[in-house]
Amino acid sequence: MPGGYVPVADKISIIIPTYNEKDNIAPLLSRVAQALSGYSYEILIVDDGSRDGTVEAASDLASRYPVRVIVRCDERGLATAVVHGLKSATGDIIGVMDADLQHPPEVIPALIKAIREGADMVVASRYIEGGGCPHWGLSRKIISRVALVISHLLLPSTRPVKDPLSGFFMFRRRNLAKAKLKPIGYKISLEVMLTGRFQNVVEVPYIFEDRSAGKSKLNPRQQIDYLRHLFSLMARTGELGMLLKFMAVGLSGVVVNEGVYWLLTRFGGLAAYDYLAVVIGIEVSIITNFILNDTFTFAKRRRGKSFMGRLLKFNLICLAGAAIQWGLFMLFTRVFGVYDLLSNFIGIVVAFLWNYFVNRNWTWR
Ligand SMILES: Nc1nc2c(ncn2[C@@H]2O[C@H](COP(=O)(O)OP(=O)(O)OP(=O)(O)O)[C@@H](O)[C@H]2O)c(=O)[nH]1
Ligand SMILES: [Mg+2]
Repeated sequence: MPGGYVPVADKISIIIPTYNEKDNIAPLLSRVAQALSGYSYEILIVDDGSRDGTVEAASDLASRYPVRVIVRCDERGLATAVVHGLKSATGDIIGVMDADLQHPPEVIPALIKAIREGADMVVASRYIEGGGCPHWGLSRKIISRVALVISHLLLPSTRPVKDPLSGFFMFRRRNLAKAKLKPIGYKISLEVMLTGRFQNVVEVPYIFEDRSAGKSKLNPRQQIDYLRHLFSLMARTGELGMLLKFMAVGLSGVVVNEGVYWLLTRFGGLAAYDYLAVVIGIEVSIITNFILNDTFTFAKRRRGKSFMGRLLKFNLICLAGAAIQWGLFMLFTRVFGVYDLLSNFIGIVVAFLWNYFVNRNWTWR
């Protein structure tokens, strides 16, 4: 257990990372305390050396609310601050939320209820009915949606959750006992969800409020950190391994494709029917690729699905991939006048991504 603490069953620890949030502290603590009255709880503020008096504002209120303030001086970052707070949290139920009141504390009892009713983790969600971000401009909405689609695509186990990137969530700490948390950037919910043992993740809607006071710490660097974090999670959850295996199998398919063509045209009597030999080469390599992917790349993902169903899906997806490659080749060479080898290469890359992600999310989901 991190920090050697023995967590107290059913006690709630709310971890709040802060950086320059002085004017939000008093209303935040008052609303959290109001929402949690009657519960056994503690609030942990994890501050990264704010210079605006956030720490003093929180410490001054420690006599009125069960709040502890932890100051980190050597590190910065929202997600690692939460991991730091977790080490000294004493509750068995852990909640995480922002300090700027964009996460309305009044939602906390609904999160606790879901946990007590059996959820391992509960996410306050902007993207289910009853939730939303009415104050966001178009560009923020688009960035958030794109980030969501990428997470669902690259980490398919997040797909059942509509808002896996929410910074407002709660979970039972025991489900995280064996996890090695190594987050990068902002998305601590993803790190928790994918490294812990969470079978039953529930969502509760909430409206993402406007910032009450203080300034946003969002910047373009976080988008890079998000991609680095996704890559790290892909490596740690086995997704990257599957992608690399799929790539190796694809290369073996090139050898099969060429080999079948060579055999048929040189020894199989199809010398005058090379257009037919090409088609047979493609189909044979699709089938050998399927067998290798089914027994090697996605061996652990076959359960409960029919062999013929998987073969059919794979075949269709790969034929569509070939059509995409051909279409892009024609588009780039004929319309944009791009060098033919480069056009073909672009087609190969896009078709590979199509083949991998559609197969991963459909054939072997
Ligand atoms: N400890 C710590 N907290 C941070 C850091 N960066 C941000 N936070 C806190 O994390 C929470 C979320 O940060 P925000 O800047 O509000 O991010 P956001 O909600 O995505 O962006 P806005 O909608 O623009 O507010 C707030 O409570 C911040 O004070 C950091 O480096 N360290
Ligand atoms: Mg905020």
